[in-house]
Amino acid sequence: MLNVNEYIAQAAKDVEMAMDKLVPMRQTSPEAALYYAMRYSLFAGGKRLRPALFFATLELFGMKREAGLPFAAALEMIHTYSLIHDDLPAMDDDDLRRGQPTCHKVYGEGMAVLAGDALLTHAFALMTMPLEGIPAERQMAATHEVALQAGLSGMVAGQAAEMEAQGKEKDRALLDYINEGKTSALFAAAILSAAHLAGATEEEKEALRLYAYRLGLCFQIADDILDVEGDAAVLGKPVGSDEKNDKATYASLFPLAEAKQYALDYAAAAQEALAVFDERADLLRALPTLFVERSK
Ligand code: GRG
Repeated sequence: MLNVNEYIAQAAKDVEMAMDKLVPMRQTSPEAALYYAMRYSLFAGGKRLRPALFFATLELFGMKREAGLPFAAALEMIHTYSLIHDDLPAMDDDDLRRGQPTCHKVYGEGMAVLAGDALLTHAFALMTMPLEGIPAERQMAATHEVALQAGLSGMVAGQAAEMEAQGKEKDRALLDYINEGKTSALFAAAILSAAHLAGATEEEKEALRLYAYRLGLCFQIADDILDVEGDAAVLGKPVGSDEKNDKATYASLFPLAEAKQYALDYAAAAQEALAVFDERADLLRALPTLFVERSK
C-alpha cells in the first residue's frame, strides 16, 4: 500500500544525504562563513517536495533515484536560494523561515546574498557533472529545462511580476501568472528534468507539464489560505505576512471557501492531466489532494 507521506519523508532523507556530500562544510577555508550560511538554510528542515517530485517522476519511468541524486540536490538548492533571497530586506524582509531566524538575520545581508548566489550556481555545476548511464543529450535537455523554469520562463519572472504588481489592481489571471512563475515553475523543473533524463515522449512531457503547473497552482492557493488561517507554530513563520506585504493572493481576492474550491478544482485538473499514465503514476495522482489538505 502506497504511503505518500512516508515516500516524501524517505525522499527528504535521500536528498539530505546527497546534499551533505555534494555541499560539504569547508570549516578552515577563508570563506567558511559562506558554507555556514549555505548549509544553515539547506539543512533547516524544508519539506523537500521538489526532490520528491523529481524521484517520483524518475520512478514513474522505471528509473532508480540514485541515478539522479545530483539533480535532486540541485533542485533543492535552487529552491533554498530563492527562499534566502525572498526573505531579504529588499524583498519580503522576513525574520523567520521554517521556525528559525532567516539566513540574513544570522549571517548578515551580504553573506545571505552570496549564499543564495552560490547555491544557484553550484546547482548548475552539479547538474552538468557526467551522470552514469544517462545519455549526455538527455542531461543537457534536463539542465536546460531547469534553467528556463528557475529563471526567465519561470520563477525569477514570477517574482519580478509580483514585485511590479504590488500596490496595483490585480485580477485572477495575473495572480495565476505570478503563481505559475513563483511556484509551479520549480515543480515543473523537478518533474520535467526527471522526464528528460528518463527519455519520456513529447506526449508524456506535455502531460507532466500540465500536471506540474496545475499542481503548483493548487499548492500556492493552499499556501495563501494557510497564511490566513494556518497555525504559525506548525508553519514556522507568522501568519498574515501576505496582508502585511500587501500581496494579492487567492485568500485576499476571494472569500476563503471560494479560494478552497479553486484549489480543489486545480487539484482535480492536475490529476486529469495524468490520464496518459497507468497506475505507476498513482503517487503523483495522490499529491494534489495532499497538497490542498496540508497544514504546513
Ligand atoms: C527570489 C528569485 C526569487 C524567487 C522567490 C520562492 C519564492 C520566489 C518566494 C517565496 C515565497 C513563496 C510563498 C513562494 C512560493 C513558492 C513556495 C510556496 C515556497 C515555499 O515552498 P515549500 O512550502 O517550502 O515547499 P519548504 O520550507 O518546505 O522548503
